[in-house]
Amino acid sequence: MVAPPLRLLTAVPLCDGHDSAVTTINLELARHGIEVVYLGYHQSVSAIVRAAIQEDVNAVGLSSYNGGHLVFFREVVRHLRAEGGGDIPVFGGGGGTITPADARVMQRDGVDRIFFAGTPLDRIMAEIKTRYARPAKPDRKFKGDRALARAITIAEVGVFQGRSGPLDPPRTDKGMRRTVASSPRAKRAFVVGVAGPGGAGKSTLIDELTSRFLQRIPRGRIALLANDPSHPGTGGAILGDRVSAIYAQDDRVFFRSLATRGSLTGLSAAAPAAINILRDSGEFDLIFVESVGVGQESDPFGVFQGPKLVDAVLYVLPPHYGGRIQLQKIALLNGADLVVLNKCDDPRAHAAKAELQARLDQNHRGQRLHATTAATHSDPGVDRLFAAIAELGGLDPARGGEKACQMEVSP
Ligand code: B12
Ligand SMILES: Nc1nc2c(ncn2[C@@H]2O[C@H](COP(=O)(O)OP(=O)(O)OP(=O)(O)O)[C@@H](O)[C@H]2O)c(=O)[nH]1
Ligand SMILES: [Mg+2]
Repeated sequence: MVAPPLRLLTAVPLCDGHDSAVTTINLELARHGIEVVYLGYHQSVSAIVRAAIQEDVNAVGLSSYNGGHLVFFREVVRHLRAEGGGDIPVFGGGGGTITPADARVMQRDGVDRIFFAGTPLDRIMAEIKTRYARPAKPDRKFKGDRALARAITIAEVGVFQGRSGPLDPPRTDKGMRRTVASSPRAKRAFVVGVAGPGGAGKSTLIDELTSRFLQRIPRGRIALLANDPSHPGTGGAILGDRVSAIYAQDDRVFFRSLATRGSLTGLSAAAPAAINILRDSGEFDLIFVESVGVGQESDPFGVFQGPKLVDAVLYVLPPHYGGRIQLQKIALLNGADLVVLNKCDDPRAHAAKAELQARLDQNHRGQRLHATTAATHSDPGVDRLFAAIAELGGLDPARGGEKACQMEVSP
């Protein structure tokens, strides 16, 4: 049976902007069929550990040049152990800044492997592939986010190896199911599918909406499921949506990246199962599912063909979509519940707004157009969009967001 791709998390530590080495390593890993969740540079121990657990990675690779490697690597290992992720190995490199003597100390502190300056990339790749490949098994000891993340991995592996259909629930043993699903105070999550062309600003917008959720629903939890494309030739992937997820660093956010692994729907074939796992956990008030950048005929959430995978579809478009003819061709503009024109700081946005509104009026479905500039914090367009989602999803202000649904909804 074909083994599923290895999943690795890579990052550069706090107070370190040396990201060119890790960028090279990331590309090389993807070229070797590995899925890389890249967290970015200047990353804290807690952000790295939270991401490693939620992404259920095989190992964590750190690239460190700031001279603080002895302490930083040790702290990552220590925090992983404290958070129930002690089985996730930590490795890395840092050119000439990490000496063999340092590496010996680091290995005594639990670091698995340091790659020194001059190590050929092919040798690094071969070693990573043999060292960190291991089957993802259910583990009764896993709790909370660790259990959720492992259930999603098992669903992914099942779909990849053809053991279950894309719409089947995950195959977990009873113990795993108990730890993941139905806590006594189970919530009914509202699930929003977010689609739109590549680079429209889907991830940035979801991040801003996450910040509104955190502000306005102080005791709620939100889950983000980000689909990114696998390379059709190598099978590897750079799962880059997490890099723009600034607010995913809050413990009330569960963020999981999924590679499409050959699925051409705009979502991983395991996404339906992953949505069910998140929904059934009873943990979340709101779930955003981001598709890969989609084309004119795409229907990742089953609006036209069914079954509809989400409660509402949000379609995001930038002002540079072409012209009226291109708008006519986009199928999801007929089916989306919420339509967003993002990048309204672009001079073309004014004309685009009028064209898009005319296109939606032809549908006679009363679809409201939301104009946003997701790249700006505190954008009022994003405030209004969040209020519309909260209203649609019946997000309960009694969970702590007293003002959540009292925001002005009209522009
Ligand atoms: C390129 C570079 C820069 C670039 C960074 C560009 C970028 N975006 O990354 C620029 C010019 C911007 C820069 C700036 C600075 N730099 Co500088 N920089 C370097 C340099 C020359 C090379 C690092 C590099 O990218 N190497 C390429 C990689 C691919 O090769 P490698 O390092 O040999 O790594 C091997 C393995 O370790 C492994 N590896 C590395 N990481 C990882 C990760 C994983 C997961 C794996 C599997 C393997 C792996 O892969 C390679 C395989 O052969 C080093 C000197 C050096 N020789 O290390 C200094 C160096 C790291 N920089 C240094 C300094 C001081 C700075 C500055 C503070 C300078 C200043 N005063 O402004 C700033 C800080 C910037 C910041 N914000 O952090 C010092 C650090 C000293 C220390 N730690 O005590 C160094 C050592 C130079 C020196 N001798 O003084 N720098
Ligand atoms: N000017 C401007 N740039 C924006 C805005 N929103 C997002 N961007 C930028 O657009 C680029 C793409 O944003 P993402 O959020 O990654 O887009 P995406 O749709 O998730 O991209 P894919 O997942 O690759 O399809 C980034 O450089 C963002 O900073 C905006 O409102 N205005
Ligand atoms: Mg994205």
